[in-house]
Amino acid sequence: MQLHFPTWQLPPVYPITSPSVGHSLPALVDALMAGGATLIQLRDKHADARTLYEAVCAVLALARPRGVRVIVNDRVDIAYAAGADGVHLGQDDLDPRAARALLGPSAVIGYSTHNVAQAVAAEQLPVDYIAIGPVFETQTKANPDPIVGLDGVRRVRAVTTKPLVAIGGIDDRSLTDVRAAGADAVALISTLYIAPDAIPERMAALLALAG
Ligand code: TZP
Ligand code: MG
Repeated sequence: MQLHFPTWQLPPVYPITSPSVGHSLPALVDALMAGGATLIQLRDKHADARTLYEAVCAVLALARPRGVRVIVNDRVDIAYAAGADGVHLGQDDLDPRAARALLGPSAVIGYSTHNVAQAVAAEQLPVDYIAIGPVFETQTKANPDPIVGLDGVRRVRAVTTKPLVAIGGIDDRSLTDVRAAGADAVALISTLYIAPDAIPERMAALLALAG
């Protein structure tokens, strides 16, 4: 299946925001952009719709002039209303075909998979990348699926033609191995925020490691 956004390229490091860092969403995004992030996912499982909508609009006002793409986790309605660049959907979220119909051909749609069967099924879906995970143990996600390990990344790489994002417990020690296993990008949460006052430096260091 063709990419819906042919000019779009997955960067090697894909940061995801976390509400537990203690920064506002715009402040967090500002710090990630200062460190070189070009694609950022906004993830807040508990924010109410109005708060999240306003935060996404504020983030877009910062990101647009810098050419940074902003993806909203789960919430197709908020991505659409705010005019975000796309959404990241899980297996229980809105069907990616319905999201595509709402958001149009140029939206970036990402889709979580947790095993080979889901990755194979995703080949038929209008999504721009798939994620596989959790690769390693993670404290960040509630009720995570079983760990897939580096072997899981290799197996999914073998069955998908889509850009592949690996997620879950990845840090500077494992990043290179995960990419060598076939991931085009690593999506990161906790390792980015180990020093909340030095997020730009951490983001830049992880990008440099990814080459
Ligand atoms: N999906 C699979 S693992 C995960 C998500 C959202 C959490 C990743 O966070 P961390 O802190 O990088 O393990
Ligand atoms: Mg979801």
